[in-house]
Amino acid sequence: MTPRTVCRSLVLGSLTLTLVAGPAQAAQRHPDTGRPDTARPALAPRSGAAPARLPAPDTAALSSLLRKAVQQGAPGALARIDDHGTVHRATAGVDDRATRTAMDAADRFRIGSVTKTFTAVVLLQLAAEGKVKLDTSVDRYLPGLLPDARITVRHVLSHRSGLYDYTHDLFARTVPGFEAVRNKVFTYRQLVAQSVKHPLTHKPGAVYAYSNTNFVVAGLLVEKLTGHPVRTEYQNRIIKPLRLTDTFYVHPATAIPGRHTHGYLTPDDARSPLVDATDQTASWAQSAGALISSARDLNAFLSALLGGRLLPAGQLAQMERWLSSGAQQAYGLGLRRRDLSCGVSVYGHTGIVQGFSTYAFTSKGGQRSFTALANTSNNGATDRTMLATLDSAFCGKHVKSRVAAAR
Ligand code: HEL
Repeated sequence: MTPRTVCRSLVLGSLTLTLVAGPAQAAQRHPDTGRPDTARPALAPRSGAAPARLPAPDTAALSSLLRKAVQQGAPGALARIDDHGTVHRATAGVDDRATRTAMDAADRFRIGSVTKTFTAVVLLQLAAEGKVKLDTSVDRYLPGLLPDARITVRHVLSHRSGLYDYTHDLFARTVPGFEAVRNKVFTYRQLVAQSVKHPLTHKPGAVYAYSNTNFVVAGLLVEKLTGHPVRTEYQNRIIKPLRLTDTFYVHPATAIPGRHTHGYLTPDDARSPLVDATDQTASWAQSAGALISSARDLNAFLSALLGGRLLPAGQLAQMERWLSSGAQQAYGLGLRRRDLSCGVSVYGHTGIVQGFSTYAFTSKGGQRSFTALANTSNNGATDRTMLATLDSAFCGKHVKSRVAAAR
């Protein structure tokens, strides 16, 4: 696949991938239709069941996949597994093409949509405090913002609002699209206005359709309900209590603080050089994707979340009300579930912001967490390779043949 096709398939990907109604299989009920609400029969233990023992990670296969991502065009890649207190690290390539500095598993990077999980945690904490109700109209909290009063807070957090994703317009052409926003500062309302120029993509609640607009609305809700910028709420509710010393929300500043990897955007034309996209406001993303973090911090965050240390059980259960979002995956509230080849399900998020592709997942109960990063984006081949690292981390040697086939 050429990078040009990659771009189209990414954009189309978020449309095709995401316009999925949930098949009727599980016991949980869809909040809108009352029908059963999840993606596939339970292969992994569900809430309340004791987590199954996972096979040991296949660290050799993991390293080999990172090297493969570098051969496919990523300047570098890193991964870290935190498994019951044991840490495994792997790296390949460089974090800076100019200085040829080796990638370091401790490097900070832009986490893209993994930010959505942080935003959802903040809103669910507010729900636990009685400050917001998931099945209440967004219009009640932000009157007149959205074109349809049937859109609820739950629709927004589960990508079922029908709000058009404004990034389809911004990034139809990859490098010109990025350069047009690299130093721009948007208000949340400007981003929502770009979305609502388009009609809703479907009736609120009807289907899952991934849209960054939803988590811009979520950010606005956080600010309205607390009277504080999202940065303050991330800081006070997640970053400080978990001591995530590599995690920052610096918007609209453009630099990543401290030791970090550069990120390199792959142009649509494969013959053009990579674009260093490290410095950017990420203002097009904000509460949908502007956080900076590290593999250590993301692992600590997801372990705390699935371990029940960030949300009361009731709110965590809401976050884990799954609706199918495509083959072998489902979406809850700001949280993805991926069903791996060995029958293990993992929970977290993926994230793409220009130059950076992040894969951050944890096991049920949070005892094994895994984060991987390729310091490039808009490259379908590296994306597939990096997704395969999840199998090495959670399925161990069971998938050796698959890893070999990916070579
Ligand atoms: S896309 C996703 C991922 N999410 C969504 C969000 C995020 N990131 C974006 O919306 C970035 C879009 C442009 C990215 C750019 C590139 O690859 O750097 N691509 C182009 O410009 C293509 N023309 C659903 C994959 C997620 O995993 O949740 O992060």
